Amino acid sequence: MFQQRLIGAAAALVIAAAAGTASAQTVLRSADIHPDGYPTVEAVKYMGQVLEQKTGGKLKVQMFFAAQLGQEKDTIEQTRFGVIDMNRVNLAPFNNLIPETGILGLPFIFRSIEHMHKVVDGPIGAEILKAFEPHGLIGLGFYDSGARSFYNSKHPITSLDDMRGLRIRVQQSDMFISLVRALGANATPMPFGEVYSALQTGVIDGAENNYPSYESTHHYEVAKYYSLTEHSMSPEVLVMSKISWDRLSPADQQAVREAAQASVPKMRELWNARDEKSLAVVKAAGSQINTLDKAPFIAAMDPVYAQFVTDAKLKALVDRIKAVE
Ligand code: GTR
Repeated sequence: MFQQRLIGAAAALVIAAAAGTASAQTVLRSADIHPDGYPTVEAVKYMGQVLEQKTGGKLKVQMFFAAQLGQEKDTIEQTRFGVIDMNRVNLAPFNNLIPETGILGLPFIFRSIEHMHKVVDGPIGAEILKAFEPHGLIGLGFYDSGARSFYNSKHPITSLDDMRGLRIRVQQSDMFISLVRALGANATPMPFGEVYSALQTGVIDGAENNYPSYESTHHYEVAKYYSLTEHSMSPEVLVMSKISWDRLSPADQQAVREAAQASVPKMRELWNARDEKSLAVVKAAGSQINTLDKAPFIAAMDPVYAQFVTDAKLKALVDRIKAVE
């Protein structure tokens, strides 16, 4: 009896000690569908290191990569409900919920990656990050995602004729559905993790993405024609659950913002290196990459703008983006 009580007291002490540690340190769980080593995953890990340093070890980030917590749509919901603290996702799955996010993914809106950087690094970027707040999320920063192009298993795309009738997987965004339809192809929205087997079994003919995602997913093994339409530069975004955010002190919130900002240039470095490496990998594996005249593709995009740039605020946003030198 006495011995049992002693064991009980010891156990209580261990629990109290553990609880002490837990309250002294907050671990932020962060989701990503990409595998370990992918630039987005490494950038968030880097953000975690900066955060740990800034807060003297009080705040830490734990990465759950490779879709361990689910596909993007599901993890976004979990982040809004505070089940996941942070999430790195593309802007596309937010397009239906937050119309401003679709503007950055609009076809051919950016003249170059440099133009996109200037926009997301400036006041327009800050405004779009702010637009997450009424939806239970804090926008912490944008990451690069290069330019998205079409790839398929049938033939190179050199003209709009080659798009006709192709079944193309798109992200779960009405804007991307409309974009593919305006080019004369059939759009199939589907989670990222299902694309490989859909290509392999012929459920779809192709998809669209940047080189690093085309390579990391091994889609190049089952869809070897990659045609440089570069139709969208929809960036990635790092968001935090508003519920988790509200639990932090103002000083810790500031540290989170600063650490996230510090990870942006790091991510760009990692991105450029991976982009080059991925291109080499897919080329060596036999992917056929072709350039094309983009003018007819650009000209076909009017209906997409008409459908998604609907009110004065969004129209002004498009004009302001185009005016950024
Ligand atoms: C990638 C992006 C992911 C996801 C994916 C997709 O480029 O990094 O967040 O959006 O594309 O096509 O679903």
